[in-house]
Amino acid sequence: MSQVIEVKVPAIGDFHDIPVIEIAVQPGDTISVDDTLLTLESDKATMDVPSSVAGVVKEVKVKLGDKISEGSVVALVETSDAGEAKAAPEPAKPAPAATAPASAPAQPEAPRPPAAPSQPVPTPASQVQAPAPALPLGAKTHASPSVRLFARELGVDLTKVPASGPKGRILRDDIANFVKSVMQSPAGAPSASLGVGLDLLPWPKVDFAKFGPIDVQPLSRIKKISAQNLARNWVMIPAVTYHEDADITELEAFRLALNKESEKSGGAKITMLAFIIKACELALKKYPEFNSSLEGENLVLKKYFNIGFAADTPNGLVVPVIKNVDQKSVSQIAAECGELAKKARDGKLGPADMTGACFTISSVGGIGGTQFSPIVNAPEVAILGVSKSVMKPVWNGKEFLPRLILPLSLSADHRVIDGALATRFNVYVAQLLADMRRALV
Ligand code: CAO
Repeated sequence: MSQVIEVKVPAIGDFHDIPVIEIAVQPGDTISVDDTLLTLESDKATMDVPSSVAGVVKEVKVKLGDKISEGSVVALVETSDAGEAKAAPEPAKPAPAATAPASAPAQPEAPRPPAAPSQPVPTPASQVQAPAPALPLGAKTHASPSVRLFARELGVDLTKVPASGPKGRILRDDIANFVKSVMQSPAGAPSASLGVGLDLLPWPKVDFAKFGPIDVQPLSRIKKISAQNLARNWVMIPAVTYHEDADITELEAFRLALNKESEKSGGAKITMLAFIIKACELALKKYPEFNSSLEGENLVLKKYFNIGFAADTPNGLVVPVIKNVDQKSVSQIAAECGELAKKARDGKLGPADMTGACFTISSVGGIGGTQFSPIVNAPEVAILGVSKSVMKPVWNGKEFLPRLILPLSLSADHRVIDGALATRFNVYVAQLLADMRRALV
């Protein structure tokens, strides 16, 4: 005899009022015991809530965004045989949190490079059998957010993964099996299914504790996301770094004088970074290839001037963007940099603060350094690294004079910018910083 059973959230540990982020069933669906009904996400983990009974879903009692806790009724399920109900439901299964941080420096859905799993992943035989075939390109995939996150972390294209879950749902083990099969394919076989055609060895697995005491710390969300972007950019962009010295003796004296004035009048401090942003805007105008993005066989040339700057925060690297720098004075740019850097440190940058950059500046000059090779921030084509200015003896034809020298390191995508052009850009930025009157001619 059939009966309608209330399916409730099982024991989920110390979690309360967890938002529903995905509902996997609808009225009329036939489900089995342990099929996922919905997914919850706390700030620490995502959890799939399984059904404790088999039958037909009569009603879903929650909607997206509802906050629920252990014991909340999530669905009414009509069972054909009351004996199918389980005495005690399985606890929900936590998985790593799946949301991207608001302050991620990432380009949201760009393809990601492969990363080797940090630990062996179990592959139960029952889930390897009879998988559904992989989907055609562009087809919709069914997977929980935690499984999607797992796939993203490994750079796996979900449409290529055969699904073994109910109703074609891709399970975590399906991804593990897929990665395993790719890794075990003969050396030299193409591994394009992982996103890029690299045949890399698996990541070395070392038991570090064998050699001495260790401490394991999970990466912050920002670090995880920027790691994926940096790895892709490093692998995909054939970048070359060009070094140049800018003589900023006069500019620094001018900046200090301005700051002395504004100290008296209570105005904002003008930073060297603001002058560098202005100089880069002028160089982007003079050399428009630098203000472009490569899209297949086309170069997209931008007619707006948005410049991002790398900001070091306790949680990792973020890149806030100053929009329309061509419409702003150096002091406005300095003030905006200060506001954005504070927002970055407080973890309050929104996606709009970090998107739309045409070019990026990474300044470590406040810390030190003589030169470095910054990684181009795709889809931009160049990035300027700035190290610490130091007094150096410079020969003027008659004598050595002490001059304040600022090292510039420009990394540029060689597919778009060749060495001569990159050097011209760098020289022009250095000339502007040496004498900003050049901007007027
Ligand atoms: N040479 C010498 N001194 C410099 C300098 C340079 N190139 N740039 C800055 N300074 C000085 C400043 O004048 C300031 O000195 P005072 O306090 O005496 O005025 C001091 O260093 C600190 O500057 P700052 O770092 O607070 O300010 P900024 O405008 O130079 O930089 C920001 C702002 C957000 C870029 C910076 O705080 C930051 O986060 N830098 C790190 C960026 C980073 O991590 N890049 C690497 C990314 S790739 O891994």
